[in-house]
This record gives sequence, structure tokens and C-alpha cells, in this order.
Amino acid sequence: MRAQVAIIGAGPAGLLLGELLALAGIETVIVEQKSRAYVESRVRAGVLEQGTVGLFDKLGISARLHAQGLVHNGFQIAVRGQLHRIDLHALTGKSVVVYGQTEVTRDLIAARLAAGRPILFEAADVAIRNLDGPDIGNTRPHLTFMRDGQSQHLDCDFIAGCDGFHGVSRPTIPAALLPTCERVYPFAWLGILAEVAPCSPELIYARHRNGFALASMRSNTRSRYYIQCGPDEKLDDWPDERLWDELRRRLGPEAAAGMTTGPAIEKSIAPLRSFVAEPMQYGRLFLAGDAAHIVPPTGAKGLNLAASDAYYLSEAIARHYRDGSRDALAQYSDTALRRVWKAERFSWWMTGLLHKLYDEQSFEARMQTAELDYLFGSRAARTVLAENYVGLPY
Ligand code: RFL
Ligand code: PHB
Repeated sequence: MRAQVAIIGAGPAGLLLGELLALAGIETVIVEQKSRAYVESRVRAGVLEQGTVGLFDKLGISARLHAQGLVHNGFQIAVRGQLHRIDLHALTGKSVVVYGQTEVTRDLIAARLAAGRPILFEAADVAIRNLDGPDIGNTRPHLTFMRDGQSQHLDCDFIAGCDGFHGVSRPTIPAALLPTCERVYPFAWLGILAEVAPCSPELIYARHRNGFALASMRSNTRSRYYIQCGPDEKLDDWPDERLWDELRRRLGPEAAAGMTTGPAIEKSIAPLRSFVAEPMQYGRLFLAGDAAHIVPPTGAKGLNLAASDAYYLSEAIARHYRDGSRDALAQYSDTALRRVWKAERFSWWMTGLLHKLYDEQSFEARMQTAELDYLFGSRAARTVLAENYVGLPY
């Protein structure tokens, strides 16, 4: 098999990249280790920046997104039982769209397969071969993998490593040439999805002495909630009743009054981490999305960064095929990382602002309270929060 660009991973980064490259007339093959059903049912992100929605518009695949996605012009922050609104639209002129990652991947996969562009699902032992050094040289790399019991070989000009945090792409790069920067937070998020109406028309981020909580949604009949828990806690520690009780407590009386409870359709615990590997390129291998960086989900940035990486990488590759230049390819990492680091900063800041990290009487906890107080009293501070939340420009 041969493609101009071999893409590893059919998550948001790989799928978006594939469609953006197709728009530029560039052939791709996506190699994915899981099944289509598995990829389409992975419950994760929910908030899309306007820039991410813009990419769907550009690809001409945003009809369902606009029909079913919920436009949110603001969100709430609950502190000591009181709600404080961050009016995104008034502060920035922009809004976000609540549309689940499951729907994002479903739309992208449907569009790709309808156009006859290949996704090789259930590919095992994917390996990157023939990367001959850090520079973009002339040697062509290839992929090998197993599919339907047969070993396969995919020749290409470039490889896009879009295989998430636990993929093979990043570990293929010699560690000595790929410095990483990491913060593992001393807590996790327990998430629950339930077929019940949301407790509030807007997202509520709560800072409570027991820990953080978030009320989100997937539609007007499906809710997504998260609470901060210990990194070693187990799902068994959190039977549904305990979880709903704690959500009511942390989100405050107004949210509690509007809350409908119901059985969990999905329940999972995710550790929180900030991570960046740089550069996002080694030879003809380019990393995009979670393969290169992770943010804690507090700022709703992970999927949106996967989208901006896919955009920058598609532009660089398209320019290369158009005018033969390697400059754009060589600059991809720096260009993408400038936006990545700002989102890392914002996600780290939002996480520190809203989670229980310290003893309530500690200096740090008092700083957190003072910062929230300042935020609620200052339009300038709220504007800083809002312009980061809706997404910095590409
Ligand atoms: P993905 O989605 O992990 O996709 C990688 C794909 O690569 C495949 N793969 C391989 N394929 C072949 N060979 C291998 N060896 C492979 N190894 C892996 C995987 O099967 C998979 O299909 O990475 P991508 O595309 O970079 O997308 C990143 C986003 O998924 C992620 O950043 C977001 O989900 C993060 N995130 C959020 N982001 C937002 O922008 N807004 C949000 O509201 C938001 N909420 C969240 C989140 C992540 C969460 N968790 C579970 C960490 C909420 C949560 C709870
Ligand atoms: C979600 O709905 O899954 C969600 C929303 C906002 C976040 C993180 C996750 O900050």
C-alpha cells in the first residue's frame, strides 16, 4: 500500500487531519488499532471552540453539528453555593458549542468512509520504520502492522502520529531528542454520563471545600457530570447515590434543585496531567494532538488542541506539495507549540483555581479564594478567562 501521508490513529486529530489533507488533494491512509465501534463510543470531550467548529464548516461536514450542537454564550462558576456567570459572548463576542467527542468522531468517520478514503481499523503492532534522523531528509519512512492475521506494509512520504498519549509514535523518537515537561496532579476526575436533563442550561464549574465538580451535558436529555476524587479511588467507592449526593453538595443549592438523577450509562475515572513533548517532529514523523501534549480537562482544551494541530499540520503539508518547500514543515512544531503552551497555561491555571489542592486554611487556599473574588469583581480578569476559554486565534 502507498499513501502520501500515513496517519496513525483515528481520534479527532487523525480524522481531522485526514479530511483537511483531502481538501488539499492529498491522499492519506489512516491506521487505527481499535474497532470503529470502539472509537465512536469513547466518551470524552464535550466543548468545541469556534475555531474547531470553523474547521468542520470548512470541510462541509457541520450540518449535524449545527443542528444538534448546543451553542453556549457563557458558563457558571459556583463558589460557596453561589453562581457567578462568565458571559463569554459579552466579553469576547464569541461562544462555544457543546457537542460530544463521540459525535465529532462519528461525523468525521462517516464523511471519510462515504468519500471512499480508507481507515484501516483493528490494525495491530503498528510500527514506524525508516526514520533516519531528526531532520526532514529524503529517506521515505513506512509503516508495518498486522491486520486480519496478515502483515502489512504502508509506504508514504510522511507519517502523522495522531495516536494519543499511549500510542507508538512518540516512543519511536529517541528520548534524548525529545525533552518532555510534565505535571501529574494529585487527584483525578470521576465522570458520569446519564440519560437525564441537565441541571442547568449552562455548564457549572464548582469550587467547593470537598473538591471540584462540573455539571456539563451532551444534549437537552443527556447529562455529563464530573467530580474531583483521589487518584487511587475506585469506581466501587462511588456508587451512584454517593456520587449524586456529592454533586448536589458541591454544585450548590440552585443546581441541586434542578438536578434529575438516573442510572449511569458510563462512569470512569481519569487522572489529570499536564504534558508536553517537543519538538513535535522527528524526521518525516509529525506528532499531533494527545500524542504530543496533554492538558487537564478543566479548560476543555484537549480536543480543540488536537484540531488546531491538525490544521497547522495540514497547512504545512499542503504547502510542501504545492511549492516543494520544507520550511512550513520545519516550522510546524514551533507554530503548533505556541498555541499549545498557551492552552497548557490556561488549563493549569483553571485547574489550580477550582480544585481542592490545599488545606482550606493554608496560604495557597486563601490565594485561590482571593483570585476567585478578584475574577468575579473584575471585567478585565473575566475577559482574560473568557478569551482563553473560547479559544485563542489560529
Ligand atoms: P485520541 O482521541 O486519544 O485518539 C488517538 C487514537 O489513536 C489510536 N491509537 C493507535 N492506533 C494505531 N496504533 C497504535 N499503536 C495506537 N495507539 C493509539 C487510539 O485507539 C485512538 O483512536 O487522541 P487525539 O486524536 O489527539 O484527540 C485528543 C482528545 O481525544 C483529547 O484531548 C480530549 O478528549 C480531551 N478532553 C477534552 N478536550 C476538549 O477539547 N474539551 C473537553 O471538554 C474535554 N473533556 C477530555 C475531556 C478528556 C477526558 N479524558 C477522559 C482524559 C474530558 C475527559 C474526562
Ligand atoms: C464535558 O462535557 O465532557 C466537559 C466539559 C467541560 C470541560 C471538560 C469536560 O472543561
